[in-house]
Amino acid sequence: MSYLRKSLTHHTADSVTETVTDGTAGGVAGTQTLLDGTIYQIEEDNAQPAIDVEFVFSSVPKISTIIVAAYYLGATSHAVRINLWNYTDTQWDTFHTLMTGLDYEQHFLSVPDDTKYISGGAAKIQLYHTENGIASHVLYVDYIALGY
Ligand SMILES: [Ca+2]
Repeated sequence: MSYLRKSLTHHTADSVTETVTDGTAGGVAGTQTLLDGTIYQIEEDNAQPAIDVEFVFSSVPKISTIIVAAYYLGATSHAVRINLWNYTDTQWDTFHTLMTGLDYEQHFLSVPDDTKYISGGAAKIQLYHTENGIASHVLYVDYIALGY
């Protein structure tokens, strides 16, 4: 059995909407290149939810994969959802949950049917920490993209 490896075309985000966070650094530019030493840092708010940050994409023709390189420095009972906005059912759909880690990890999340997730070329990824936050916890995002 062979393993098919396809190259992906990546779309990075145009902007970020910071609805809930205790503070950020680096901005969307930190997420547009992988392993470049520039990072978008999102601090957890001492609130529930603790992080609600949306990455806004435009001119997206298709989506097969969500690509995220991130390091969540949290605690074992904390988690950050990686969500994609579902325009059909008007809800966030969760594709993965980031748990506290030791270093940056790369995630390639399959999106089998993209019809619900693109509207006029627009798409949105949300990073969402559901539980109450702790101010010392930080989410470091090196790269985030939609691929096809
Ligand atoms: Ca980066």
